[in-house]
Amino acid sequence: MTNEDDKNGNGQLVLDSRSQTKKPSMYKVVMLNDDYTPMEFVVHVLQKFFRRSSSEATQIMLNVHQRGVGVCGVYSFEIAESKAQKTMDHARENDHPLQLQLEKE
Ligand code: TYC
Repeated sequence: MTNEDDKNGNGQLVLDSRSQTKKPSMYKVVMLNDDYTPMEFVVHVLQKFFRRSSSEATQIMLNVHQRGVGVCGVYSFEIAESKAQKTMDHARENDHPLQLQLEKE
């Protein structure tokens, strides 16, 4: 049974604030430009780790190259962190200095 304390002045049921759910924050994975990573490698990682088409990947790479930064995608914290780390690990294995960061939306 519902307790009278759970009702407001109109007799409507009010949920305890602790039982209200919160939407998880979303994070942008931001890619930074550098002078050394080859353009083809950047396009390759955008396809491999961010599931971008060839034309999307090329457009994002050119944005980063021309403006200094660009958004690879927006994900929950765990997914964003994992994609950024896997991409940088792959870049290091290939001796490229490519850097990615997370930015809270
Ligand atoms: N600026 C690099 C070059 O001229 C290409 C590049 C693009 C590097 C995007 C990093 O995130 C990057 N080879």
